[in-house]
Amino acid sequence: MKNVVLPAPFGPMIETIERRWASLAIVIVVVFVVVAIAAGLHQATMPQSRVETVDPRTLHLGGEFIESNLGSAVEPDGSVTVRAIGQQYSFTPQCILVPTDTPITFRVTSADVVHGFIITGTAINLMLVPGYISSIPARFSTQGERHMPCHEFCGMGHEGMWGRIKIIDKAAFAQMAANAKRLSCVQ
Ligand SMILES: [Cu+2]
Repeated sequence: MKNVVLPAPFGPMIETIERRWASLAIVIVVVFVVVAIAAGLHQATMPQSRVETVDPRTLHLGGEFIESNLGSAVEPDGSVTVRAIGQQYSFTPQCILVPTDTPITFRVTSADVVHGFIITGTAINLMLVPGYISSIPARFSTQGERHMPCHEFCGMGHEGMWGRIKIIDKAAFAQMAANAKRLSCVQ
């Protein structure tokens, strides 16, 4: 390679420009580090506004997550609450039924280890941690069926752990809800 010798005035000028860019790169890295530290400290010092706990050992014996209380329930205000449990290696109920155009609240917990609760094609995505109730509001505008695969590795049977959610017309749901306190599409 041939050495390129620049005319006298360019050498110092290029050096200045390089130094400037190098300083800028350092400033960017420092800003990122400061932001990461600030965000971490903020998260650590500001706990979630609401943490709900539940004893995973007694879910089946009583309380909100007893089997007869799982599924979709219509609240007095017309909204729907869906209660479900994740356990190695299935969801209960295995098929969730919800209406369109209705405010829905999912309340889900785990009976054993950490599981994932995600509804494909939506932003509904929860981590199910034993001992805690995970809750998320939702609303569906279109009918159809979606999958709910467990997306946290939970053991040998993890890949077989998935459920379904059926979104049906609001009127049809209301009709079904008139005859049953808890709804699901488990057959
Ligand atoms: Cu799982």
